[in-house]
Parts: sequence; structure tokens; C-alpha cells
Amino acid sequence: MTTPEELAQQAADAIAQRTGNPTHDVAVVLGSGWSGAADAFPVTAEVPYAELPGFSASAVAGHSGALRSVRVGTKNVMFFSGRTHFYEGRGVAAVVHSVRTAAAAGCSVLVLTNGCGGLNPEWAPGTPVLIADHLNLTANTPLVGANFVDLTEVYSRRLRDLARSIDPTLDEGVYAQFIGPQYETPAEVRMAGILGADLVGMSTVLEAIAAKAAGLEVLGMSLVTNAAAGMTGEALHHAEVLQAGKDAGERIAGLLTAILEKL
Ligand code: 8IG
Repeated sequence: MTTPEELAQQAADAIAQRTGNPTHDVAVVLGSGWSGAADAFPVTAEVPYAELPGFSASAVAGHSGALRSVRVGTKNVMFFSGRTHFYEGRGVAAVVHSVRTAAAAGCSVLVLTNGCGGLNPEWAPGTPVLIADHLNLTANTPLVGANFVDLTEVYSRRLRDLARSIDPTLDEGVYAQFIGPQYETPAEVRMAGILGADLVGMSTVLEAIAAKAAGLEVLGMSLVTNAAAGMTGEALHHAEVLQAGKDAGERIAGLLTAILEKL
């Protein structure tokens, strides 16, 4: 049996071979709305997920499904454009395979981005928010066995401060991961708010747990693409979510680019 770590090592070896970079320094997972950031840097190589051990092409509109290696200053940065979501039913190991691959490739910093719903009425669609902490509402974990990982500071204070040194207006909040794929009911959004959530989404938390277990320093950034269900009385549509991402694309790409240059 191949363990998840062995499969990640195979993917990392394939990435080293295909990109010509024996190691990478930083990994970025691009969620809904964030893809523009990968275009700002000279591309070393692009590898379709289909050609990497353990990866599968994503089925969600707005997610492209390839790994891109770029050079940022003196650092090699790998961009995962598209992610496996828990709701795809491929299991939690598949969800965190990118994260383990990044660790196996030598990365020490992981940037997790997503599009999500916002509970704070001051966050208009298109507002980027730093993730300060999370609620794991998936009733799942990527960890198996007696692996008592400390989650006191999942989302690095150093990296949040670095982000705010670039954009002092950045707010931060608690991100709650629901399984999806359906959006929440208004009652579920109220529940999440009572539990302490400011952001609701369908990714990031399981990945962040795997990242901490692998020793990675994590920066989490959400793009609020919509008010969470029930906040405005409007219904949620995936097309509008994608449009909000497109409209905010330039600002958040610039933000992410500036962060990567400062790492
Ligand atoms: I984009 O409102 C996006 N993803 N769970 N709720 C959840 N996921 C999301 C939402 C949302 N918007």
C-alpha cells in the first residue's frame, strides 16, 4: 500500500523533474477568484494535474487544474490552480494531497486562498479577509492515528502581519469549513456566527490542518464573494460568485503578488 506521504513524495519528484527545480520554497493554492496572481510572474513550467501522481482534474467551473512553477525573486513558487474539494467524495487524503506534495517538494510556507461567504455586513463582495483561525465543521480530519498536532496558531501571525504591512486595511476573521456542496441555510449561517465564524466556505480548514501537521507555516486568505445565505435576503448563485471573483481579481492578485515578493 502506498501511504499518502509516499504518494506526495512521488508527486514532488515528478514536479522536480518536470520543472527542473529540485526544490520549491513556497506553495500557493488558488481558490475561486484568486487565479490572476499566478500570471504576474515568469513561468518556469506548467504541469496538468492529470500528469502528476495522486492529482485529478477538477470538475468545478472556474478552477483550471494544473500546477504552475514560477520564479518570484530568488524563490521557486508552486501554484496549485484548482483544488480537490471534500464534496467531490474522493476522501480527505485527496483533499490535502496538494499540501503534502508542497511539503515533500521542500516548501516551508503555504498560502491557502479561497472564495467564501461573509457574515460581516461591512464586507462587500470582493473584499479580501485574512483568516485568523478556523472552525472545522466537516466532522473529519486528514490526520490518522495518535497525531496530536498543536493548532494554537494555524494561521501564522507573522504572515498576517506581513500581509497587513502591504495592505493595512485588511480585516481578519474566523473561517468555518462546511462540507458543501450546497450553500448554507440562513439558520446554518446564524449557527456558524454564534459559534464564532465570520466566513463560511467549503475548503481550506482540512488543508490547513494537514499543513500544520507537515510543519508548514500557513497564510490563509479569503475573498468574500457573497454575503452568506440569509444576510441580505438575496439568493446565492455560483455565476455571481465567479463574477465577484473576476471583479476583485486585480486587487487581490496585486495583494498576493506583493506578499509573495516580501516572503
Ligand atoms: I465562493 O456562501 C463561496 N463558497 N459554504 N458558503 C460556502 N461556501 C462558499 C460560499 C458560501 N461562497
